[in-house]
Amino acid sequence: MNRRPLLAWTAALLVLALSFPALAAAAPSQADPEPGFFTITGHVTAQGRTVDQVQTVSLSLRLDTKSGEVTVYPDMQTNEDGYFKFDVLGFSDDPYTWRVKGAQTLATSGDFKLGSVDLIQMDTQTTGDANNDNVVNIVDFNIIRGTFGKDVGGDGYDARADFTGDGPVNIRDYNLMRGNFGNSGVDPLN
Ligand SMILES: [Ca+2]
Ligand SMILES: [Ca+2]
Repeated sequence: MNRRPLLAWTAALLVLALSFPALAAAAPSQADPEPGFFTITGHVTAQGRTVDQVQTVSLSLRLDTKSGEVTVYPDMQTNEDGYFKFDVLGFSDDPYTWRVKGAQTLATSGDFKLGSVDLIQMDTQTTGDANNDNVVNIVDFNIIRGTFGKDVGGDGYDARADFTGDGPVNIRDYNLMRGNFGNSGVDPLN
C-alpha cells in the first residue's frame, strides 16, 4: 500500500485546521440560546387608594442585569387594579433586579429570572413622599402644611400632597404621611 497520498492528505488537513481555527471554534457542542422578548406583568398596591380612589398610579421602573446592563421605564401607568405590563429583551433564565418608585411613594425592589415569572408582585407602595426623594420627613410635612385644606384649582393647591389621589388635601392625606413619617424606600440600584 502506498502511504504517500495518505500522508499528503493528512498534512493538508492539518494546514487547513491551523489556518482556520475559527472554524473549529464555531462548532458548538450545543445550540446557543436565542434572545427574545418577554412580556411581564407587574403589580403594586398603592397605599391609601381604595374603592373610589382607584389604584392607577405612575411608576418609574428600573431593571438591572447582574452584568450591569440597565433598562429604565420612566413612566409606567398601572391600571385601576394596580397592574402594568413591560417587555424585556433578553435570554431565558437571566437574573434581574427590579426597583419601582412612584412620585409620592417609597421605592421597593426584588429579583427575578427572565422567563421564570409572568407576574411580579412589587409590594405595597407606601405613600407620603411629596417631594419624591424616597424618604418621608419634615420636607414632606411642610409641603402638606402649605396646601392643607385646599382643593384642585385653589390658590396654593399642591397636588404632590394629595396622597389619596382624590383631589383635596385633607386629614386623610395627612394621616397617611404621618403614618410613614421617618421611613425611607429601597436605595437606588448601582
Ligand atoms: Ca420626601
Ligand atoms: Ca386627598
